[in-house]
Amino acid sequence: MEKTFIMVKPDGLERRLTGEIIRRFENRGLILQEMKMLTPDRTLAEAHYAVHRERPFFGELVSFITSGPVVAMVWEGPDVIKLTRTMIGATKPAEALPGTIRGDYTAELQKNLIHGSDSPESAQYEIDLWFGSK
Ligand code: D4T
Repeated sequence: MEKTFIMVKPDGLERRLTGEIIRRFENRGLILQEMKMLTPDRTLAEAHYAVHRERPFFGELVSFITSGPVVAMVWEGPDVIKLTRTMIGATKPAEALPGTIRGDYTAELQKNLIHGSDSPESAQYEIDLWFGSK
């Protein structure tokens, strides 16, 4: 069964949306495998967003992700990477459809509540990074 890495970002905790996000994935029949709450340090945040290192928004993104606690999780299910990305909704706020997490709860590009791995390679990298090899 496929696994993916999901993270509720600091704005999600601040807005008390962690339970709502977990409820949506559980209702869908996905299985929560691992979960922990922590405030990521710069090293972890920079490693997590390493693919964006050269992008102009990298510094701001790392500052945001290290600004408070996040909830890091591993979820399991059939085609779970694609399925959770669909449930999360598009990165661009105007493209995040109603019914998705971003489409229902946020209109901001950076404060977009949640991260989900976008490929089997990134899922493996992120699960290893946040939870050690599993
Ligand atoms: P993450 O990786 O957080 O799940 O978001 P996405 O997969 O949906 O989007 P992404 O990797 O393209 O961007 C990562 C993260 O950076 C923020 N961002 C993005 C930003 O602050 N400014 C920007 O111009 C872009 C493109 C939002 C999500």
